[in-house]
Amino acid sequence: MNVKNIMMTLALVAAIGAKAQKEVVAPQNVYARQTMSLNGDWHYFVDQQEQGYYDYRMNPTNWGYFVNAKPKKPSDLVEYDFDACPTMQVPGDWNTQDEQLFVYEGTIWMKKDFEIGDGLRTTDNGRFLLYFGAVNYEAIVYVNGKKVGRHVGGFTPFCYDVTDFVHEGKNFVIVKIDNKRHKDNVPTLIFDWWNYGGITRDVLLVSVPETYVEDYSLRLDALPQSADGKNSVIDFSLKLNRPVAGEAVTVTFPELKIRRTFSTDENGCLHEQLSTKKSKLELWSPDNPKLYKVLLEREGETIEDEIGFRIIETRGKQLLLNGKPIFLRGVCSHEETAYTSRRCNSAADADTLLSWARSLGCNFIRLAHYPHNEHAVREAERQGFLLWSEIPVYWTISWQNEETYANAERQLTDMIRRDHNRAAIIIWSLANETPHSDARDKFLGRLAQTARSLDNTRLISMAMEVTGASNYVNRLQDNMNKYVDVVSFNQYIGWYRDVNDAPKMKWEIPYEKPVIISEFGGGAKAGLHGDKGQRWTEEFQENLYRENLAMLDKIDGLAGTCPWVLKDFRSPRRPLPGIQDGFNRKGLFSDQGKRKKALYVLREWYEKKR
Ligand code: GCB
Repeated sequence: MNVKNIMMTLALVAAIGAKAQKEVVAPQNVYARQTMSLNGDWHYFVDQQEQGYYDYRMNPTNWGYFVNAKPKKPSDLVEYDFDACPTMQVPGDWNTQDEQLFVYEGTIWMKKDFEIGDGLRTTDNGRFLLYFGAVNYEAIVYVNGKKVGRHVGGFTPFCYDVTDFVHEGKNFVIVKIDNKRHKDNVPTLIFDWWNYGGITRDVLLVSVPETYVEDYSLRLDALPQSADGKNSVIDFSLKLNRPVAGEAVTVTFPELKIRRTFSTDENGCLHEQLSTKKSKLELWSPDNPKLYKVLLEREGETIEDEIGFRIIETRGKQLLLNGKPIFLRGVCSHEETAYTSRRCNSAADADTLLSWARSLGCNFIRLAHYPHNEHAVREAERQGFLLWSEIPVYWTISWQNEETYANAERQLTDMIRRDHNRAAIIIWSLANETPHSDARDKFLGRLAQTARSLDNTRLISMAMEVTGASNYVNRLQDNMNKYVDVVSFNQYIGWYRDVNDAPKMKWEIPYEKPVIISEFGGGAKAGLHGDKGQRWTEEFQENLYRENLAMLDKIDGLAGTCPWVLKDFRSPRRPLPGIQDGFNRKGLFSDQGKRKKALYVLREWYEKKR
């Protein structure tokens, strides 16, 4: 290879690898914008060796599959054809849409045609944004053959300004999706859930004016001053996508008789307070999940949202919702559908799981182990569930790797950015069962500071571990205790530890903070019955719940529990034939919705915790 060729290759690699210039912050409440859905049928094909991206010397090419080539004359050689390929539904995981892809981990290319015309236009100087709710795990996005950006992380939204890439009439978007696991990723190589690949959440083309509302926040910073709920102060901030001063924004809460117009500062921001002098403010809570309609209006833009107001705080070992102690009657849940066991992507998918949680008597759900889709969070909020939301910093990730840190921080930031207006979310969780070390402490400490700086109105936690007990005394010790508002830990006495220990166990938790048991449980195959000492029977799980709940009840400062897990879910780590068959069987419901005996033990206990 001569020098000129080397320079050209480097330039090409640099151009292809360059950080996308087109990436923009995903707009707050994207569903309330002017959008065209790009959901539906997408053509796809598998590319095991990524030859649509790398040439045979393993250099990225600029003539890859993303150009969507078509033979122009009979002698032309083009070895792929998106339009002749089958289609699958977006949003959706590929594993459950094509039998051959059930265990596939690698690259798949997907293409969607769309038309810009009457369906969606921009105003003068307006912009088109291309929004993805989530793609697992890496997405490289091309519009009309040109790369617009690359994103990593499987559970958070991302967005590109594609104005310069699209035109009136026919356009196409192609995405290279790769869900191979890597040591330095977040999560890392191993995790106990199914690695669903694909464009798993909505894709939208969004039309916004040149200057638009990028983000806003509406919340209560303190409890109403008077008992009748009048004289509350709503904290209102807003940020435009550009630093434009003097832009008028009107905020209206019709029910609260609030209508005020403000003008942005030189940063394109607003920080104001709205007083509820004229009306009583009803606080959001599981018993009364009151949401207020709000309108944000500026020239060329109206955004409607539903906002709940509540205060979550701790006092010593107490957890207070709206100033009153609350016990979190929780359950953990993966984002996997009831009955069909695929990735959830809609309010309807969430609804079945929520109805199951409600039947247990829950008022709280730990959304494990990654941010769930926005529809699910909003549906849970409407139905009055308090939520714990977390990022997949799970087990042993690469604590020393700066890129891994940046990835985790980006996921944390994007989770908080998307959902900071959701009253239902009371806890941001940073990690799950991470091994103690200086490097980990530094990593999680930085994440905690980031979370705190982005949102100081919620509680921070993480699912810690209790690793050993001498003389039946479990002592919780974790250097992260200083960063968390709520001490949470997972424990599996009776399952991963000796079955008969629970009645003898004592707990020492040397922190003046509320305690949540973020996981406990054991497996049972629905319909398998036997002695309570026989593993995998419903009776074994039932007994485990009985003993664990009696034990946990004695913990000083216990403010909530979320057993593992709402329903049996797919996991590649669960091969036992006839029992697991690829499912983690710790569900209280089977994947087919069968209630296991342990469920009634929990329900009865929760009845007493009301
Ligand atoms: C845990 C993990 C969870 C697993 C669970 C289990 O501690 O946090 O992701 O699925 O245990 O079933 O082993």
